[in-house]
Amino acid sequence: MNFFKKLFSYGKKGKEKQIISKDDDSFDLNETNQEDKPELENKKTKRQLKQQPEPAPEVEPEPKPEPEPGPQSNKPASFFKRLFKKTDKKKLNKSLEKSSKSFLDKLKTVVLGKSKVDAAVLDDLEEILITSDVGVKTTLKIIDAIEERVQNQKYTNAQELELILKEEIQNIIFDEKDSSFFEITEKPHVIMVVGVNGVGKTTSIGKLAKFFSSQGLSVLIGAADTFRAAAIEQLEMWAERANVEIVKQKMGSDPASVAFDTLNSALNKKYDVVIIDTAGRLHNKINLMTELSKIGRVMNKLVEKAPHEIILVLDGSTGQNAFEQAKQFSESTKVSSLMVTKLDGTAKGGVVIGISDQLSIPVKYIGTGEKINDLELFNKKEFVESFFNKN
Ligand SMILES: Nc1nc2c(ncn2[C@@H]2O[C@H](COP(=O)(O)OP(=O)(O)O)[C@@H](O)[C@H]2O)c(=O)[nH]1
Ligand SMILES: [Mg+2]
Repeated sequence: MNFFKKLFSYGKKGKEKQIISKDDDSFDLNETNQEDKPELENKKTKRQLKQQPEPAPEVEPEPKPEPEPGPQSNKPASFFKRLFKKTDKKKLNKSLEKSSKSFLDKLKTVVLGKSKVDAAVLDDLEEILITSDVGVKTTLKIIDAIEERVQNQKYTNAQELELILKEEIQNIIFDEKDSSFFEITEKPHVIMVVGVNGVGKTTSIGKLAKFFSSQGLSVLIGAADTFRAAAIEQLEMWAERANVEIVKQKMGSDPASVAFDTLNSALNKKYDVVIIDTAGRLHNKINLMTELSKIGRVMNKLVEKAPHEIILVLDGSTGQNAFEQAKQFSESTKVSSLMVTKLDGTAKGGVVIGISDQLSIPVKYIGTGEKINDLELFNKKEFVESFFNKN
């Protein structure tokens, strides 16, 4: 069979499809292991920082969903090249306002009244980056790069520092150079979504389903988070909002069996995209690895390359804890890209910079709200601009 490459583009189209049923009740668990975030004393020198461990703050509690529906249509899938439309910059800036304000405000106080970048400015800058959750190692990389540039360029004033900083931050964000990053090369294209509870997996699946179906692709969702009935019901709500179909079983069923059913049905009915939700349990890495690889193995029986993508969802507002989760998941499974959520309500967008640098995993999408259209393609240049945005 011959499928053409495809690059997606944001668009509005839609069509209706349906869901299938539901279940009962349950319990919950969350978590990653983490230490407490070490206090950042007033000032730190680079040497001090170098000896310090990465800080790691607490996990966010799991709030409830409650976004809104969106109309939609769904053109028969034809696989031709399309480009993503430019991200809506205004919307992105607005979404990241909180992140950018605190970062920029801090930056302003550091450079205020200074006419050149000296050691004191660099020390302050270091602290700002760290308190913005960029992470110690990545911060030191950025500072080193700036230090070098400042030395070579002799006098660099405060305004130039902002430009240099933007450039160096952009340089450090890991980019997927492979052009197939946004392509669908096989039908169905299977995406498995992983991440701990409460980060926004189910919400993001709803957004992605809407996104793909607005590209004219047919989408089938698999409710393989069978751990809680509420999780299945919540996913059904999202499927309804996105006007796509869902495959589910009872609470407590084997997630791999749900994934198998979903893929089987997708093959029979010739769906273009399959998105598999998974449970956010992470009591230990072995369990996680076993479960995720079992889901993968079972799907391989039907489609050799499935899942084509494993998207790790991280809550951008959890700061350093997101680091810890990214580490754990990337050691347990082959994470292909990240979706960083809740960048609308946080002053901690800096975590995106550190994670992509430290783990060399590209960020593909960002979540900027609780509604179905609050999904953006990650674009590092725009992201960094927004991070600094003066309004
Ligand atoms: N502000 C904001 N909230 C989000 C975003 N994504 C998800 N949420 C909220 O995060 C909570 C947990 O989301 P859910 O999808 O249930 O997470 P899951 O446990 O990983 O499946 C819900 O209240 C969502 O509305 C986002 O991008 N921004
Ligand atoms: Mg969920």
